[in-house]
Amino acid sequence: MKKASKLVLFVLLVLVLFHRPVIAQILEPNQIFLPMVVKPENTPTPTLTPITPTPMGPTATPIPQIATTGNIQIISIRANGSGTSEPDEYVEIKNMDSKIIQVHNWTIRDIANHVYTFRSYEMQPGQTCRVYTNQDHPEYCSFNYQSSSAIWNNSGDTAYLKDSTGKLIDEYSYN
Ligand SMILES: [Ca+2]
Ligand SMILES: [Ca+2]
Repeated sequence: MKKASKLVLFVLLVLVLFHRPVIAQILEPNQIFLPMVVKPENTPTPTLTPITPTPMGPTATPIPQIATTGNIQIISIRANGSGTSEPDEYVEIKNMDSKIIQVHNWTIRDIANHVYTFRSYEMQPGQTCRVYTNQDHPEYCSFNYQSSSAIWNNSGDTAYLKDSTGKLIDEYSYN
């Protein structure tokens, strides 16, 4: 027994000597341990955005209508071209319509019935094109009779513009 109590005393002594700070901390009367409360970060309250349904079907940009007939007018004719074959003669036409007009198979002719048949081409509203006797002008839609001789009589003539159904759209006379 005496030996056992000595051992207990020794253990207590060792505890006191080596764990004084720990014991002091535990026994510190002013220390009050509160449970740590972690404050949540100041996150903004999410605002509710209404879900707008994505429109299906046609896109926002309206597709312009393409007509096959409409108000295209003959604006002017350059009848007196250069040289004897006058390749730089032309008839100038303008799309006065609000629609794009596909002029495929439209025709221009003079009194002597020299016919030019238009290839597939979409004339924009307000666009001006020229039908040259024998010149290629991309800036004027590249319409070209490809005629080796002059078409428009310098003394006077009439141009007839017809749509693909043969309906007379405009005519233009000069003298
Ligand atoms: Ca001419
Ligand atoms: Ca002629």
